[in-house]
Amino acid sequence: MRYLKVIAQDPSGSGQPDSLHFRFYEGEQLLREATALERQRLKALGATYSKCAWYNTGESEERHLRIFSLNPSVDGTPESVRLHFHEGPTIIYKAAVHDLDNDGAFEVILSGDVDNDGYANRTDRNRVRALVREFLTVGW
Ligand SMILES: [Ca+2]
Ligand SMILES: [Ca+2]
Repeated sequence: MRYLKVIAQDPSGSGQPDSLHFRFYEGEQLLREATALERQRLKALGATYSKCAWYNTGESEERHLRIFSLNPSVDGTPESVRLHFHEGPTIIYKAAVHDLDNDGAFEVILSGDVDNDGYANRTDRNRVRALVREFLTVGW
């Protein structure tokens, strides 16, 4: 399974993540880091992810997001995009969107409290929608 791994770090201990890594994986194997052009395209995703408060203090890489699309009909538009928020190998929480009629728009957004503010609400669903939209701009 191919996925994009996003890692946010707060090496300065400022309480805000200020270092982001974008890496493409196949299973447990690192394929490559995002190129400069991809980093540019992923800038908005990084900003949205930083609001999810799922980052590492120092330079740890334990906490991260794995995001991937599923397109069983192989028609160019994904049927689902899934987001797994990890602590090391363990999935701590998840979100997903589904395109039920395969028209390229996601009717179903499944999301809990992705930004860890204690409330599962429309803001979380908007963050999931934004993360998915921004992820799909790199065409992975
Ligand atoms: Ca649809
Ligand atoms: Ca929330």
